[in-house]
Amino acid sequence: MNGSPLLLDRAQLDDRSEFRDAVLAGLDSTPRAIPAKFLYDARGSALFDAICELPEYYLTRTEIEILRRFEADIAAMAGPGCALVEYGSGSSVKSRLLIEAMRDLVAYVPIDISRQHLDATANGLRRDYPHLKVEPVCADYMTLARLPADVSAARRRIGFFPGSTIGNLLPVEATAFLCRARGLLGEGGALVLGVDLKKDPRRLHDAYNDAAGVTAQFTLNLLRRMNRELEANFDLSAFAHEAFYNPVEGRIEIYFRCLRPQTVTVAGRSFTFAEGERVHTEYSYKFDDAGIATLARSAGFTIARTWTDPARLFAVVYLVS
Ligand code: AVJ
Repeated sequence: MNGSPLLLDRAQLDDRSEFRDAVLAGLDSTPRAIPAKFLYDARGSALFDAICELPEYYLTRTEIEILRRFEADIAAMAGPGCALVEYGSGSSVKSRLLIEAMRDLVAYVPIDISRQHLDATANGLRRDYPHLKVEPVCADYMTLARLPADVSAARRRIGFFPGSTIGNLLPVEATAFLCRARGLLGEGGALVLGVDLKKDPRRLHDAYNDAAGVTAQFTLNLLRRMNRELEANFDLSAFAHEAFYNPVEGRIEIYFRCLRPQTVTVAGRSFTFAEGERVHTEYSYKFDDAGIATLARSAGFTIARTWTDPARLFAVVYLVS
């Protein structure tokens, strides 16, 4: 799972060449950028779990608070006999809340690119809910074209995309994702979507610049991953995490910044980094009511309900076709 096993199976080899191609393309482009999904190797996923526990990172705990408070409303909106389809089933805490609230679920379908994550999630749920049909799908939810046949036969398919993960996507990508999800969820389908709200920029800044430096480790883990998987030789002390709120675009922007001139080898190729040069790793878009409505409408969805916490830090919306 970690380190460099002597033998890689077919899927691991495919993952590695996808990572290599994306990194080389990203370092060849101007400005340089590496897609956010590559932050989540085993160590990156563990660091993200640690981020969710940070005092500054209000997103996860606020969304869980909203789900706890309104789970019965969500279940009532969905009605009986649904299949629940979760996009990017990271931690199963949130899905468990919905699974328990939606009592007579026909099936639970976690979709994730990580086979390990998926198997662990599926096994835990099968143990705790022996009557629940768990049908994991190992896929990139950006490109997934179909669901298991019996899931398609459920009275209604409810998508669940928590965590404001949609905020990682550019607006055009978010629209494309929602269009695809709407098609996949089909006639009468609905999507329960978690979105982080616009707020005091200092609060946003702090959520991505925690005092303990866990977010910095999360960003710099991408360099470690390149060193390990792509035989790169990044000097981790020569790069720093940088995150700030861009109020014009309404998004947090995250980069790793080169602190002194470097030449680095990655997968046999040489790349020069100037002092101060940045490589983009993430956007995290923040929304207001109008922004959520525009996004939903751009994909043919309508907002049926919006649930928030009292301080309006985060929102969970129920979108219908
Ligand atoms: C998982 C994409 C929702 O944007 O807040 C957290 C990722 N990156 N801290 C976010 C993240 C740095 C997170 N999402």
